[in-house]
Amino acid sequence: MTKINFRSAKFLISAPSLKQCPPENGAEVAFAGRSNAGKSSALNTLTQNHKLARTSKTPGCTQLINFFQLQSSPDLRLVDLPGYGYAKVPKAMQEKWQKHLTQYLNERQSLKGLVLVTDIRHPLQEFDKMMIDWAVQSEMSLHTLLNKSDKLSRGAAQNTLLKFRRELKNSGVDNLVSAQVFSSTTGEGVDQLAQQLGMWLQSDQPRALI
Ligand SMILES: Nc1nc2c(ncn2[C@@H]2O[C@H](COP(=O)(O)OP(=O)(O)OP(=O)(O)O)[C@@H](O)[C@H]2O)c(=O)[nH]1
Ligand SMILES: [Mg+2]
Repeated sequence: MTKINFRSAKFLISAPSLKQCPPENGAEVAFAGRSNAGKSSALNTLTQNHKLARTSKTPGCTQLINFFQLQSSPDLRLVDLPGYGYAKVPKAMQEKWQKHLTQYLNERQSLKGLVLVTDIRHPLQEFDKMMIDWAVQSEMSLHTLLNKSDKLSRGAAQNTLLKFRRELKNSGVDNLVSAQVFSSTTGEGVDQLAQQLGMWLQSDQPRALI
């Protein structure tokens, strides 16, 4: 398997809904998670391009489905999804996003895997559990980033990871769901993430069968 050059990432298109997404050729991996968990920052760290995805201290920064192409190929994509669970967004708007997000997740054929970005200090919030349940039901591979590990000591971060992995094992979902420690600030875990994404993006299996 060749190494994907994540530094080659370039903005492709922003889509307000599934209908406006680019053609479903090739493969893509999407970053999902609660608002402010650090999805856009993780993408920027992975691609070593801090201008790629917009980040902000204010939750609800990413409001569209943003596509980035890799290695000059529109058939190889990274996707930054809008965050969920941001209470200050008007309810009607939240419901609209939720609808588009659900539709994207359920129907997008080129989706090969989902990166769930969580804050290591508050992993497994209600929405994260919902996402994991959805992945298991849909047989979609999901890789969890326990992000912002720079906010914890190394020991505490490792303990959280072990506990998280134990829970996955106890629930019998560790074949589909994996986890790692990550920090966009220090770059911890970026090679591990690149390896996981490389595997998904280069798999020729249809979705749900990787
Ligand atoms: N300390 C620390 N802060 C981080 C890390 N990753 C992201 N942040 C900060 O968390 C805030 C939110 O980051 P974003 O990347 O914009 O989060 P997001 O998940 O894309 O948020 P939405 O687009 O609103 O859904 C920003 O202030 C980032 O600087 C990290 O690894 N460590
Ligand atoms: Mg964002």
